[in-house]
Amino acid sequence: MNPASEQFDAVIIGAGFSGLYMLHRLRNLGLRCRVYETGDGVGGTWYWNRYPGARCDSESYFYCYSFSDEILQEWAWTERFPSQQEIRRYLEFVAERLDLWRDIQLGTRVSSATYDDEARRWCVETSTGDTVSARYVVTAIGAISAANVPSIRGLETFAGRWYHTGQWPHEGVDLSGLRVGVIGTGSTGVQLIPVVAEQAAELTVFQRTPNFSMPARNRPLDPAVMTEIKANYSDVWDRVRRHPGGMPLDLPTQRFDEVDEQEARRRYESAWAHGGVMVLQQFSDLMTDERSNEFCADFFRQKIRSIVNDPVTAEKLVPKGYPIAAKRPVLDTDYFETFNKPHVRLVDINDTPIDAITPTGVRAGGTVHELDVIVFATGFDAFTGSFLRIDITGRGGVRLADKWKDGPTAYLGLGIAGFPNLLTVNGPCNPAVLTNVPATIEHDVEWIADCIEYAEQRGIKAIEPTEEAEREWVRYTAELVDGTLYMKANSWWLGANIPGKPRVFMAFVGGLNRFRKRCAEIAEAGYEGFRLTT
Ligand code: NA7
Repeated sequence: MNPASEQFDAVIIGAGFSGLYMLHRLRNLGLRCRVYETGDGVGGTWYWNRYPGARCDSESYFYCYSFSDEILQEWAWTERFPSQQEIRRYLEFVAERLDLWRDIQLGTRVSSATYDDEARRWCVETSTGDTVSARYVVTAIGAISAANVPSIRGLETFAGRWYHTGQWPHEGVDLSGLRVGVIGTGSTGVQLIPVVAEQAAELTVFQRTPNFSMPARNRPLDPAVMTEIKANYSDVWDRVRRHPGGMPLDLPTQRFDEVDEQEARRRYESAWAHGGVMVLQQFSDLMTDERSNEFCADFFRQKIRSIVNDPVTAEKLVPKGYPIAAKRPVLDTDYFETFNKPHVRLVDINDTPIDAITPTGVRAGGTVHELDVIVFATGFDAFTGSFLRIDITGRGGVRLADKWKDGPTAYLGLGIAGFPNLLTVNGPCNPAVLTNVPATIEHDVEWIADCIEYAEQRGIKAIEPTEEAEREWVRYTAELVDGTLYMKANSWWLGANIPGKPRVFMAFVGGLNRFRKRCAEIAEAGYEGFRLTT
């Protein structure tokens, strides 16, 4: 290891929603900070995911920071669901507004972080050859940022071009007149496919699991509506704080069996017409009662059959065999309608598995689908992927990769036993990915900043979860999800999308409101479950 060229109080890894706010908070404590960011700009997820149609599934007016009244009042969203470009512009605006740029080093990937027990400092090495030292390291690396390109035999022989949606070329890709294949029909594929269909001469979609997708009904935001929202922001954030998903929406108060089927259908129809995730917020027992879930799932199936003209294609698109919302809910704009276009074809790879990629296309079930471009909308190695591509070594030379070989463990998703002064925004066993993510990010960043302030004020040199507290939190996280319908689907929440990955549900399903309360109690009790070394 090279000697450290610079000493920081804190190194923050990543300059997306989490890293930007973390920098602001830690600088306000008077700490000397450096943010390292792989990209050549800020934005994180919203810097990288530039595929056609990339858009957020949370409504813009609450998919943002709430901590600054000035920022809330100065920024005006223009669409109900913000596009990737608009969110990226927003984050650049925040970086400018808070004068963050001067402490962010772009184009620099953190390659390793090693804890020195004696010095009680982290040694951080980067892809640009820097070695620096810091008392704290905060990971702000996102739970879904490590792209998953499946290893399919023959990819290297493909004569055309291929892209993963999370690494989309910044200059864009002109698909007009080309034969395009898309592999994957998750949130990304479902957003991308209708837009690609507008450009491509032929589009072939390779589907492994059909998805329950609901219409977003995106539209421009009337400036008058935005003005009204701005006047009511304090109420919006009160509601966000009370909601398990961190959204200012009304919670369902009734169980499915409290109304008759006609009334249930009427509610689903009305929510479907409204657009967005409200359609999954009709009954309180959607994820705990199979009958409730099946009624909702069947409502979606009927919608798909009514939209798609060809009954064979429709049947392939109809999700079966897993509960609705047990995989990440998906919003779309004309996804199912796209399959009515004559140049769009659906290949169910359960019937005709992909054998190989050949120089001219994708061979599935013995048939070569001739392609100029292959788009991998195949998702991410979630939660652990973004951590494990950094070589992280904690106390006593223990590597995080070894500690997590049977699945990730963490306390609150904010710290990891054996890794002192490593604080993790939205780490494993945290509710983030099941919520409106910026709301959980704000919570985590504020909690971490308060924790560091507490340590600084008391001369605490190292703060680290105890093994026991971590074990108990992991057990509690597992207990909450056990018996729910979340366990009945092959989701990326469970690591099921990555061959060989341990099947562990990696998120806290107890809700952001409950999580927030527990974290506050832990802090008030003097950081219960953490070992504090003076
Ligand atoms: P997702 O939701 O993980 O979707 C990936 C899609 O790719 C999904 O349809 C997968 O099928 C499919 N997939 C993955 N691996 C393969 C292989 N090997 N062969 C064929 N098909 C495959 O990722 P997204 O990018 O859509 O969304 C990620 C998150 O970003 C999203 O949840 C939001 O939070 C934002 P599967 O369903 O696993 O059978």
